[in-house]
Amino acid sequence: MRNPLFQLDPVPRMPPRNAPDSAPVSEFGRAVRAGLAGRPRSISPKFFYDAAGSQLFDRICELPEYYPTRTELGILEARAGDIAAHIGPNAEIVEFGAGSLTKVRLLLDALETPRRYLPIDISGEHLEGAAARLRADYPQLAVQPIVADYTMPLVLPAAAPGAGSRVGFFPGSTLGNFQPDEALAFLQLAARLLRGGGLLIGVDLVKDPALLHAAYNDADGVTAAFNLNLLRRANEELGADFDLAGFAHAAFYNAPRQRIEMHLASLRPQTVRIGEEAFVFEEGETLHTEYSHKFTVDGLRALAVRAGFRPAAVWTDPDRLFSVHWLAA
Ligand code: AVJ
Repeated sequence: MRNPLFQLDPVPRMPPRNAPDSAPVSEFGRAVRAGLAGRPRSISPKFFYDAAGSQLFDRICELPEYYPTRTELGILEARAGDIAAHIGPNAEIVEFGAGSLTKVRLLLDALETPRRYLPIDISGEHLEGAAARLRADYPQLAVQPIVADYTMPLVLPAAAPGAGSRVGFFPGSTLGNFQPDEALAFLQLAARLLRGGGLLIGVDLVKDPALLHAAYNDADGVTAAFNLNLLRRANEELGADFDLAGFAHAAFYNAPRQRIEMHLASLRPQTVRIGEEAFVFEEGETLHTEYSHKFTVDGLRALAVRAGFRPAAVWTDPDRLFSVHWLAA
């Protein structure tokens, strides 16, 4: 499977038993070496989000060209009452890839007596602080962060007494980062986990390629900096010697595949070293860093049906840029 956002391989790769007793190789280090050795070269977008990358992503969300975040927030805000009616009282919310726990507040404000909130994220650092702030603002809500990879079969804590249905929350069109087969696998997993409840999911829609192109090629170059930050991170954490001026941000819409592709293109022939290893780039050779799939409303609903959901409601903005779906499980 090429370029998974979240690794589907459940077996942690151990260093060979006769490896010298040196510093453990990080997951990022393994992924970068394997990604540079492979063809086509590729690194998972999950590695974008170190502290600097997360800050750059927050700046992307503020850009005039990057419509998804503000459009989704607008839909959640405008339709909160209707969404809450579908979800019902006493819900237990499970958020996949929770990050800074901001979007869920719109939901919590609209729901009738939400009981418990389980934000799942691979990175535990952000999670505890964000959970503490949420507890302070919602004293009636039990907030139980779970540090886990949510593409793996997951055991959730037993339902609280008197709990209503279990509701998944997966905003931000993160589903679009998966390959189609991975997206189906994730939705199948979610359908099993949320049986009796449902999934509230936000996905970006297919639209005028010019708008898509602009959203990933902003005038201020923030998206370019976000993409190149991967190389800066490799230099900092792995001691790589990427020349950031020797690579260019390349993002384009692949219309037949309905996805934005992001790559880093080598501007000249060059050799990059990481420790003992050398990786030769031809001029123009690319390193793939992200897919961002776009969906039609019908396409997402058909995918959801294949995964075992019953699509029950969909909300979009007036310009039909973005969609939020309630999928009953
Ligand atoms: C948060 C993964 C949905 O694909 O639009 C923004 C990340 N990449 N600009 C997206 C991103 C480039 C974003 N997702």
